[in-house]
Amino acid sequence: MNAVDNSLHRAEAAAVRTDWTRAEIEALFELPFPELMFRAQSLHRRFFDPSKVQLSTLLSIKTGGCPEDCAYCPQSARHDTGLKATKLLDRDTVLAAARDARDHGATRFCMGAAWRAPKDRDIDDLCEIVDEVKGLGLETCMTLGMLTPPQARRLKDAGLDYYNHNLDTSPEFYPQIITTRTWQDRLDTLASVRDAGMSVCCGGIVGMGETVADRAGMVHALATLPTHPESVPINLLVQVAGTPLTGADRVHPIDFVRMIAVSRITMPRSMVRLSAGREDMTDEMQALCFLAGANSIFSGDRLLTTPNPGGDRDAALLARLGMSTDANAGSV
Ligand code: SAM
Ligand code: DTB
Ligand code: SF4
Repeated sequence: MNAVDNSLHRAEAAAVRTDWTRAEIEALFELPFPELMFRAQSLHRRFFDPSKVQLSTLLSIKTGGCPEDCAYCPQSARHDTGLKATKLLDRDTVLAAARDARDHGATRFCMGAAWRAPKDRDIDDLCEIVDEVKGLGLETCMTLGMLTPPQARRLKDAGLDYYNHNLDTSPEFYPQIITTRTWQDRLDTLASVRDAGMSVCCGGIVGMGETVADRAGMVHALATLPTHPESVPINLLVQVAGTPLTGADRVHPIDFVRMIAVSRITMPRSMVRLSAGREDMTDEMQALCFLAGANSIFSGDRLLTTPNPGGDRDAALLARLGMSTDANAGSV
């Protein structure tokens, strides 16, 4: 390594820290907005091209009827949301959706199942799906609930690139949102995914009635994992009638943008995904999120069970902003 490379390496190591304190992260949330945005943009430009965003498309491969009690989720069998439960989709249906996503510019295909955890007998079918989706030239991601280390290894061996498993909120607020699985269960699944050699997609939700300290607590938990998640989805709660969180106080757009900026500053090499909730956001709010360092979105007109803006609105927004899509968000 020559002297220039060496000093670049040191500069990068100084920016990518896993020793954040909660007080430091709370202080970022308190910064004057222009200062916060300047810091987020400076780091964003160091590691990515700020005019590029990556597109991922979601497909619910097994919808509804979930035994867990996540208060935000329309797919929990404990909430009466009128959603019809389905079985695992067959391979050809999944492949047709993946091909369509790819043809509309997605580079990653994320398959979600409303399970507490997959059964070992499901893993054969899932591995076959992963192999075929990968064969289309897409990055693969799944979110299936808790995974054991052997299940994670089998999915990795089949070609699964990413596993999504969110911490969702701060450790303190977590028990008010989910009681059927613990915070430690989440960390254990994240460790199984890491140890199997997969990339981690892990983030959470804003707008569930949490405090700013809870938001800082969630970012702290993510940014002090042994390795930062490669993808950090920041969701704005989609309020679905029949879930306990319907009617929760709405988050001010600027406070949501702060969450994106703090995620960008604390995890500067990660893809920060402006995830659920874009249907309720103005173009201006989304533009501020991109300025704050968001560099990935979900494309397509559905998330898992709820609506998403879809290709035409997104294409118009990116064109208006002079932005374009790129599989790595112009990673430098
Ligand atoms: N069942 C699996 C699990 O929970 O691990 C995977 C699917 S689950 C739907 C994936 C994530 O979607 C949740 O962790 C949560 O962060 C997010 N999510 C679910 N419902 C949401 C909603 N109404 N608004 C925003 N995000 C939501
Ligand atoms: C994530 O953090 N957000 C996505 C993905 N990971 C699986 C899911 C959002 C779901 C929004 C509610 C729904 O459409 O059911
Ligand atoms: Fe089930 Fe996942 Fe929804 Fe929780 S978030 S109820 S585990 S589908």
